[in-house]
Amino acid sequence: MEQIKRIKISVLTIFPGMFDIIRNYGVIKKAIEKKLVEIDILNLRDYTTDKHKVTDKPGYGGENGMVMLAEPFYRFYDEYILSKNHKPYVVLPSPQGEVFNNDLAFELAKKEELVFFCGRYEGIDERVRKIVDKEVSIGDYVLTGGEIPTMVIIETLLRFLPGVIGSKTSVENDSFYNGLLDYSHYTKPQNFRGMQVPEILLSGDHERIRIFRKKDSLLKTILKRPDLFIKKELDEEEKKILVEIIQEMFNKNPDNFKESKDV
Ligand code: 6GU
Repeated sequence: MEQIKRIKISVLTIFPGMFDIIRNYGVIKKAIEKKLVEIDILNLRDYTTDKHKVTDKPGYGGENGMVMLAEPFYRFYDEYILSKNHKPYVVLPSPQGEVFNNDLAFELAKKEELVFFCGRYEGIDERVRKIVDKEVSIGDYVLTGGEIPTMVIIETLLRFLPGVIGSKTSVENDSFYNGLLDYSHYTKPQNFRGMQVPEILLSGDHERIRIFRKKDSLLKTILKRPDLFIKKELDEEEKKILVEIIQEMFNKNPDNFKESKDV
């Protein structure tokens, strides 16, 4: 029997309560119940060394803001290694990191033990980076802390674990998985305020439906995300579908093609 992939995720934060958002709802809650994932939310204050449990101090060099101390992160790290005899894979969410996408999520989903260090304020003492394996940004904008990015990353990577999402094909059909956007979805009623579900989806002809959806994905990607389409390597079937799309367009309205013919 195939070994079930499990993942252990530890998060170090000064706001553990924020993580109730992902732990208590939907597929992640179910994945925790099914023990596909263990998510430990740890309070950074528990790793401080002084009685006031201070986690940040003013930065050196006349900075305005506060900088998070290196010590609590290192204490956590040392304890983790001591108790398990091996290093976890440490992720530091930060605007300076590699920009997050589905491919990076897929890579992270392969790890057995992940640790997220959530920073706040002006940032974390630079020396923490020495024990970080991957710095990850969720986009070119600035948030006040690493908690929301950590939740974004966890939710994305958990979708790749077998058993977290109902069916494997629904993950494989997701936007970006194969370099294309997802096709359109419809449910009941067939006629909603005069808008009809495409006939073919009611036909029961699985092969034609598959091609119809592929066509929809290709068109959507070209129209909404041409940058993705340009990067996509097309297989023979996809090329054939594109030829068909252009031929249909030509047959419907040859005049649209006139200008390019004149060039
Ligand atoms: Cl990972 N952290 C913060 N604080 N801001 C961000 C980010 C991460 N990614 C984009 N902006």
